[in-house]
Amino acid sequence: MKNIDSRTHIRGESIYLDDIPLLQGTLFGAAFGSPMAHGVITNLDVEDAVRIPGVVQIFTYKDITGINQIGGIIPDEPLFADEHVHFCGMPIAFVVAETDEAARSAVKKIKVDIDPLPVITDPRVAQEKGELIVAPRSFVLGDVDKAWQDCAYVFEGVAETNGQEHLYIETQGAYAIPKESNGIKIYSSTQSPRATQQASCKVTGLLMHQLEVEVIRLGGAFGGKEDQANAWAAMCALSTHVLRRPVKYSLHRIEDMAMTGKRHPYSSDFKIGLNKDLKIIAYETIFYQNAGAAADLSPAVLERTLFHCTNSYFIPHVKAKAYSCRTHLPPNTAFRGFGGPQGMFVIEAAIAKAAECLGVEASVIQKKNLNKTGDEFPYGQKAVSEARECWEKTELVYDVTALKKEVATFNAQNKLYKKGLSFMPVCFGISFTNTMMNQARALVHVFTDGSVSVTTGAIEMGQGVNTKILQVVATVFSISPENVKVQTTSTHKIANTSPSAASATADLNGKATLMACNAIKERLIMVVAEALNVDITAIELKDERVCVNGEQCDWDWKRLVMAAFLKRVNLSEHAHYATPEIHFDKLREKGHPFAYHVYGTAITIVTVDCLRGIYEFDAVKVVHDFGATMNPAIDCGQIEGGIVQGMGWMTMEELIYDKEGKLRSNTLSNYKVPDIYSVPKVIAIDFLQTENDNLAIFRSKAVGEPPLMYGIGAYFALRNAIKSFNPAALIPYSAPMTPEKVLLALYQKKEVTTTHEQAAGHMAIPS
Ligand code: LUZ
Ligand code: MOS
Repeated sequence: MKNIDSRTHIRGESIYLDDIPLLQGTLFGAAFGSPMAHGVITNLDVEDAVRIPGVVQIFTYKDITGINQIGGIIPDEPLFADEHVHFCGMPIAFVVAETDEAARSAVKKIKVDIDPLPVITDPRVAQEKGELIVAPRSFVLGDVDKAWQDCAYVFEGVAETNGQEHLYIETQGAYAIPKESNGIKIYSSTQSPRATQQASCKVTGLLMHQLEVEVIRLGGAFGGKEDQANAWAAMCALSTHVLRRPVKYSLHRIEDMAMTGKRHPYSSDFKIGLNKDLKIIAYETIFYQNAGAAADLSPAVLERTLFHCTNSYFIPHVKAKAYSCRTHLPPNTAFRGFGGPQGMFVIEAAIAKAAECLGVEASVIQKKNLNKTGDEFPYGQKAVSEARECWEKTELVYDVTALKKEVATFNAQNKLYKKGLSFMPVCFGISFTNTMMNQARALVHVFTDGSVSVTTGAIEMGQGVNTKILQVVATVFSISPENVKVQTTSTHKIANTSPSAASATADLNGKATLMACNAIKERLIMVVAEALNVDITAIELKDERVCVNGEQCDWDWKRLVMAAFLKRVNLSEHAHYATPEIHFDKLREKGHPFAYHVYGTAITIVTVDCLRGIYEFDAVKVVHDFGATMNPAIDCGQIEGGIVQGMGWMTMEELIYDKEGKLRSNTLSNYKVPDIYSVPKVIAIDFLQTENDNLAIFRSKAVGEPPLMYGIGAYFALRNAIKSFNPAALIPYSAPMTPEKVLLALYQKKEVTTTHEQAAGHMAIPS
């Protein structure tokens, strides 16, 4: 089935926040962000700003009617700076004016004096100074300290991954509307209506039943609106609450890029030990997460880094420690993969280092160490593994022997162009790592004309979740998709939602929808069974007809619904789903946090122009574990998008903050994201179809985040290509591998020593 949004998307008719028709009297907001990363505000001068015609009011922390706090996991994030500023772009004031132009002109007239304080941008420096968001976490399996003795080879190193701008096409924004009796309704571009509602309630002082958040759809999010949609909604809500007029704020791209947090940059140490057979015996790693100035979702992201620190591999002895380090950058946040990719890059770097030192292909070590069903992850859960199936199918369907030969032949015949090939296995856990969040609700109404409406906590952000929810309804009732409408997401219809995140939205909300539909269906079947005087087991709904013992009878769907209504049978249901079986004990750091894992393997092939350092990706070919996909078109779209987004992170997206904590890559002209010319010439996707009884909706496994990590293969493919041009190159395990860095590596003779590697020298893990 096609994505139900494709028609209105293509015709430009889909409604995003900025397309909502404005009510008369709507005011426009704009935030004034701190020009400095760290300091004490000594004076805020808004005199010139208020004189701009049309300016209605300028809000600061002093005007907050509730509390000045929007922190989600930890209450450490004021909505507006009071005396201190902690990052460049930190909101200090919110101008509300009759027009958008007036609001933005006024922002430019605000002056602030700040006494500067020292700025930290490096997580290792923050850790040394004890600037931590939360206490460090450690996952341990076996006994690493003893295991080094049994290793024939031990290698150590440092790996770094930079942050990533979400670059959702629709920027952040909110539109608040006053309702009677002090109520407020907010349209928001948020992944988490409940969190947006809660933050707006805290700031205004309203109760949650007075403030509704409704979401039509998002023009992309990628994690960037899991926690960071709240500030703008709270600003609009506050000014609506005070002024009793509608207030809208839709951020400009440059504001959005400067004020919001991004994927967490990580700097990490690794130590890996192998035996003579190249089995990985021991692995130790320390992660330094650059959290930015407030917690946001960093503690949860940190946790997922630990969960995925061994990727698809079984390693008997593991010690992984993670620090969430407070720096003076905008609070970093959720981003597709949620810390998992950062963890996986480090183990892949460790394996690459071992392979390069031992003179074998990394794929030999990778393949030998893939996990099997029954193997234990460092967090105690046992694998139900498809890792080997994916890998072996990849070798088979893409004829890897021939591919490798092609690469070798090409490299032998070409002096100035070199190809590189890499393997990237992925194993990603599905469920919010915070067990409590794995719950969802659905509200299904069957109308008397036979049409059906469904509302869940799921947010449509382009990933196609509404199409999947619709499929669930249409399948259970066996009715045409045209008879089903997925409604907008609203906190007044479905309360206490978890964010649409963690790849789990279709699973959680789909299961709740399934439960609601099944409950209504049971009642409907009872109605016919009684009327026709047959057993309920004889009745089946099929293609909008009622079947008795497999034979169509003269009842159709509409007659059935009307009969039930006349008998005063409930045609609506509100169902609640909570993932069974999952649990996690944070004291022991052991449990069974994931409903299941998604596996896959990607091969990436790149061609490097060794004169200029530029490169093109020939192909990314994957075998992906879909379970039993319920929508191949949508799932393939997620995989293609995930791969390209992951490759962007690994290759060209270079996020730059200067020493003063100011974002230098602050526009699309100095922050390069993949375009149609930089996507691989071929993306091949092969389905590993399994019928395992997992907890996925209709056994169709979650597909949102896992494919992003195939993109990590891009870094290692580039590395292999560079090595075949310059075997002596000692390339830092540092992404992104921009053309500039590729060029340096192609002609560099000695190891490039970054400041972090020097730092790591005296912080290396003791053996
Ligand atoms: N968000 C969250 C996530 O709050 N918890 C998670 O475990 C998670 N995982 C992936 C993406 N977003
Ligand atoms: Mo996410 S990183 O699933 O919001």
